[in-house]
Amino acid sequence: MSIGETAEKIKSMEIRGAGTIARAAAGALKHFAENYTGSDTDAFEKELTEKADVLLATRPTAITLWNSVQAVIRDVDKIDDINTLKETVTAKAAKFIEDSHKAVEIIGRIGAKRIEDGDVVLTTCNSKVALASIIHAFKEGKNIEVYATESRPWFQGHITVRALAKEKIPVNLIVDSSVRYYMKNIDKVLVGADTVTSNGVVINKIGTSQIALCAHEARVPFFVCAETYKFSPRSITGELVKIEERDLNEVANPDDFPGVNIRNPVFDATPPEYIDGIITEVGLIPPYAAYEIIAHKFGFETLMEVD
Ligand code: RI2
Repeated sequence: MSIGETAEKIKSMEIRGAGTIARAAAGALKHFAENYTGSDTDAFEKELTEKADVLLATRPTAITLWNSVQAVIRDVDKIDDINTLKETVTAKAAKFIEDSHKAVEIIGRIGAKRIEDGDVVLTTCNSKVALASIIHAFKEGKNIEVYATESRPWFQGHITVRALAKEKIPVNLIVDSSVRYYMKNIDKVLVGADTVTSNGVVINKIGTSQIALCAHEARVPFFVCAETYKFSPRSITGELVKIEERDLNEVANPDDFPGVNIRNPVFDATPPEYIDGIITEVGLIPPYAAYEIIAHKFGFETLMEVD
């Protein structure tokens, strides 16, 4: 898919989910490199950077988009042959996509080990990695039940409950505001992540921090499923995560509420003290180990170049 088409679909949320948008961005850059017909490396690099910026401007919160774009374009300026350049960009994008799928699969296996026979699991929004863990546990023969919040205003919870029902997993669809009411029935919470910062804060779908607070109060273990490309090298430089605020029409028609300010932030921040563990493809870690994951994955040299 072209850069323009991919960017439009990410913006309109036809393509959504932190991991999915990252893979789509890498795929669009791959498409650009494969179809480039010019012969000048400088012109290619200039256009590649512009295309990358188009993708980065689509959604501001998930670091996955930035990490995927960086994984593809980093160091391309060191190549001075157009064919090598095109091949390198194509290969880097393909590797990002392949590694990303592999990470989801590994997290599914690790996450499943934290789900025990008879567990009732709560999840929110629609996270492919959280779902991978739940489905894996069920396929291992564990008798589980799931509560899934609808996740206003986009109702991504509907995608989640349909996916679980398709697997024949007993699932309850609940409204976002009923989480504390149901928490007494819950054994584990598993959610996804859009960004994990160096100090172990998890940015995920709006409402996640309320769920974490309820779980903490009820002593219910709260796990986050996050591939390592959801960890933010930019947070190391002190940059704050920008919380996306989407169109107010997604919440209500403003014409029906004259004089009312309608707000629509779509993510929130859960502090590390409410998180029992982050399940990554390199293992289950405490949220306080986020810095080590970032330092190890990206390396000090690269981190010192992040602005
Ligand atoms: P996976 C989603 O954001 C949700 O916040 C979800 O938890 C997160 O991405 C991670 O999704 P949105 O795109 O990568 O629905 O686990 O706003 O699929």
